[in-house]
Amino acid sequence: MDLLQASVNDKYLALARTVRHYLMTRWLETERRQTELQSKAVAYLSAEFLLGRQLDNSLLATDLEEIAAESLQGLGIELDELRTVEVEPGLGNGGLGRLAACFIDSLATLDVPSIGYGIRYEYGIFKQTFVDGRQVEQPDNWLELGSPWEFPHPEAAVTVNFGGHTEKTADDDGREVSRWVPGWSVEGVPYNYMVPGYQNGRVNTLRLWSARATKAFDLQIFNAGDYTEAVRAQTFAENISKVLYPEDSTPQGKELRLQQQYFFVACSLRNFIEDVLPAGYDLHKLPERITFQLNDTHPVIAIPELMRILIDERGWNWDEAWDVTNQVFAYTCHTLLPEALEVWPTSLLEKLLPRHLEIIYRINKDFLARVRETYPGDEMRARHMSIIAESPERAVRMAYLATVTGSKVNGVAALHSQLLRDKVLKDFSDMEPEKFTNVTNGVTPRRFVRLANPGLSGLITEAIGDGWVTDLDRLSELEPLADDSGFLSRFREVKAANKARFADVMEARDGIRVDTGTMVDAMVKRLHEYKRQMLKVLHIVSLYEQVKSGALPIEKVTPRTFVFGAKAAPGYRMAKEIIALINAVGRTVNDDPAMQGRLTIVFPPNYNVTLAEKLIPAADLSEQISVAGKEASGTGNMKFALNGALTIGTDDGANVEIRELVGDENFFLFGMSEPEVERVVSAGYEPASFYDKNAALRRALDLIASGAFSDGRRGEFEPIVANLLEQDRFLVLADFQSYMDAQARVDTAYADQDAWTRSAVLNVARTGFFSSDRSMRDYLDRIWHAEPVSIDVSSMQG
Ligand code: GP0
Repeated sequence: MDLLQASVNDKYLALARTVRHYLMTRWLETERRQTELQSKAVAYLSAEFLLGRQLDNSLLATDLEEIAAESLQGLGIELDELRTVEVEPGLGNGGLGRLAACFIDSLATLDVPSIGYGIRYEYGIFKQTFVDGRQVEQPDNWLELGSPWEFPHPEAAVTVNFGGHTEKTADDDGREVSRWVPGWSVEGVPYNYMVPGYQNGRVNTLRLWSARATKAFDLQIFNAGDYTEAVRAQTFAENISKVLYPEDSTPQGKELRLQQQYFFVACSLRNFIEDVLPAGYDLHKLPERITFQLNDTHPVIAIPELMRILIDERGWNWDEAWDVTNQVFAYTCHTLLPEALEVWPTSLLEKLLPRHLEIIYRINKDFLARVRETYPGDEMRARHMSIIAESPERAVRMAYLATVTGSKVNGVAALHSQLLRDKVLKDFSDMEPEKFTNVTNGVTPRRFVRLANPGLSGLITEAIGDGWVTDLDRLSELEPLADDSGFLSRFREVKAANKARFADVMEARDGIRVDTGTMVDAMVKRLHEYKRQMLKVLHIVSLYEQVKSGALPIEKVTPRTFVFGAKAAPGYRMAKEIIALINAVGRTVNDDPAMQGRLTIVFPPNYNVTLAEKLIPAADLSEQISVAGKEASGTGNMKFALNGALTIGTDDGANVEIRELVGDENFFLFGMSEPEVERVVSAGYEPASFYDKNAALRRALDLIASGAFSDGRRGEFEPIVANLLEQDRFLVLADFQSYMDAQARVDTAYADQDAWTRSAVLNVARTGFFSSDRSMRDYLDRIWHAEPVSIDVSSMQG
């Protein structure tokens, strides 16, 4: 085919293949080196990897961007045009999945031998559309146009068993042993992805598993002559990796989800033991070679799986197997919401993984014996700590299984780890305090500063050199420039250019107009009541109401563009109502001539990594307003601060650390602290009393209830208003006034553009701590104890 006939997609694919070819030599060399040295590695087990587009990151990692742009230009092709055709692999829901992607980027950049293990979902996170302002989900067919970044290896497929029953038999020494007789099986096909370090020659592997029917299964049925049944079986198997579950923080406990979890960890353990380790490797030495990091409870079924392999397949005794298993797993908890902690009914495990259930029972029996030994006579404690919950139904508490087994348990921000120790996992922390540690999350500066914000990156590099890209603490060298008026005005120009770029993207993507002269006030994250998008809505509605009623002259309103980005879990009613309300308020306010364009609400559908990369660099204000004690960390908060947005936020998650670093003067703190929230809730919180006392709040809620945003239909947003007045689990009304006051301080601060820009620069200069490179070093020191292995690039050609 010649260039004239090539579509943009063809050209994109050709470029992608060229870049990946270049990386291949390095990938092979990385693998060769690891085989030669057999050094300790890290396996990051995660049901989600929210990667974002690959082309840009690969060009950056290889330093090929300029060469690519020039050679393409010679052919009359614009690199920028090719970038935009890539569909991002959205194989994650939000923070947790994106964190996994940042971590593997940092591990590669730090030269740490590591593998990511996950699932190659055929459909990633749904595509969000709005119909009459309401969320409608569409399948995310990300593989439609071909996926040049993956390397399928059907020849390396592994078999995974399910179902059946167990049988008691005797081993050679006459001891009773249990044997699993599975009922059915599927095959896992590995798809490898390259994870390039930043210009260091290392290319690690991300191995995602895709399910297919086993050959044996097929043949059996085909031979029996039942063609349609055989085809049906194929579909059944493929279903396992068909679609990402779209629940963020609230698992639905579906059987297929447990199948997915077991499927990918069984494939991964087998792959590591049989293919990554050398043949005949003595598994007693496994802890010298690997830590399996469990990203939340999703992969925790790997624990009984490894026990099963060692005992049933290798003939080890229990104690030997337990000793190794204890050492190789570590667990990261990402939540404080009780409803987010996964629990699997024993009836389901019995049916799907009967042998694993037996092993879990035995782990629990030994563990409870230890609890009773440590706390004689304290039966209540034993019951509370049991891995098996007895009500409402008998079920396995996966977080407890991970905590009991893991060598370490970590939370994802200082406050979160403290609350894990004091509350969620208190009994466990009392019993084994040394097991608990903190690793504050981080984000990769490559994608979220260097790539997303070329303007700021250029400015920083000009000022302090380019070492910051891999050593983000060096941003502190910008500190003196916060008082350099020349630097401040260039910083402001960069922000303005980023706003213009964001406006262009919004126009092209959704036909939405953004006024680049306004403050960009952004709240982007999953829609969840605890994150309190409602509080943001009440702020906007209150301003609108004050202007309409004449209490606030329009000239006094700081021109703002409120940007929302948020997907709701498809079954999360209240979240979907809130989306509808935001869109309704948006329509009314945007169309109202009395607003003179001073208050504008934009809510682009389908917020994803690609859009984040455009929005974050354009933002002035970052909204991190969860009720204190609920947001484990947040990572968007870090991305905004690093790109020079100021934060308005509660004392929650990593906000606490951001504020400590940037200083109170450069952060808008509001709301109750976690201990205050705790006190108010236990004293019996009455949201209606805030409604009664606070006129502005009352007017805002009344306006919503009056049908002002729903063409006069009063009932439309009744469920939201009623919920706030009667329950308000996340204390929106209690924090309303404090939030309004903080927003007034924002307006005052923004009026002095020099001072604001100074604060923005200080935010950048003081948040280098939030590099995921630092997170990885913390994991290495506190949990993994693996060493970097550098790759010699001198012998490689392009
Ligand atoms: C936490 F429990 N998170 C969960 C979950 O199921 N999904 C998820 O994305 C998030 C937290 O909410 C977080 O605070 C955190 O930063 C992130 O995990 C990574 O640790 C919001 O971004």
